Amino acid sequence: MATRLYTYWRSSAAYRVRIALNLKGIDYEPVAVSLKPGDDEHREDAYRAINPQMLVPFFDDGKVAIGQSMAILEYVEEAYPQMPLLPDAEPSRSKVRAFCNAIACDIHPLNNLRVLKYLSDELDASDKQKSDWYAHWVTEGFRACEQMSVRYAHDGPYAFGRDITLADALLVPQMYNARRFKVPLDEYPRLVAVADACNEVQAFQDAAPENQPDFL
Ligand SMILES: N[C@@H](CCC(=O)N[C@@H](CS)C(=O)NCC(=O)O)C(=O)O
Repeated sequence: MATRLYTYWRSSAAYRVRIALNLKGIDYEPVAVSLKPGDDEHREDAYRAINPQMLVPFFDDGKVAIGQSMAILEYVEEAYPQMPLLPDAEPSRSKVRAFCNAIACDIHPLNNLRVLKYLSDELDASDKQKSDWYAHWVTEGFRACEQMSVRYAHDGPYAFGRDITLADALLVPQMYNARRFKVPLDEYPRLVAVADACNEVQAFQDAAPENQPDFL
């Protein structure tokens, strides 16, 4: 069976996994699940039967079928050791994971589609309130990530220096989202430079939203 990734072009959590699969040279079949309001394919029974959480991404290589991008990235790192995306040694290995979780656990869940929808549908938040909310959580998280990465600036262009790691696979999609929601980025010169360096790499370019078959 071909490895499958259930994905949506604009999903930043799926974008993380696309980057890692491309970096590792893992061939996969993208299965598009449209999150577009009105389509809401992720909420249909057919998709719920695949992923009870009704979120993308979902990964299936015939051996392991799982949701949750961090779980997928950790699994892929263990099962496909080529082009390692975690440093071999501590403390860098744990520091990369901490950077990833600052984005995956502390920024992204607060700014997810269903959270923004709840703010407007249930709490009557205005567009301005929603974009302030969005920028607030990105700002809190990016301030910390900037500090975490700036220590490695002397060592190379990527978040943790010379080698591309999972931190870069998390940062680039979050940076894409920050730009999409027009969050000011002047405070994060290191993060902007890291994302620019990553975006020079083919694997990142191939994972970009505008290069997905389901791009609208
Ligand atoms: N923690 C999950 C988050 C997944 C997630 O929130 N995916 C978003 C797209 S980036 C989604 O499917 N949203 C659908 C919704 O909010 O209804 C992960 O890292 O995979």
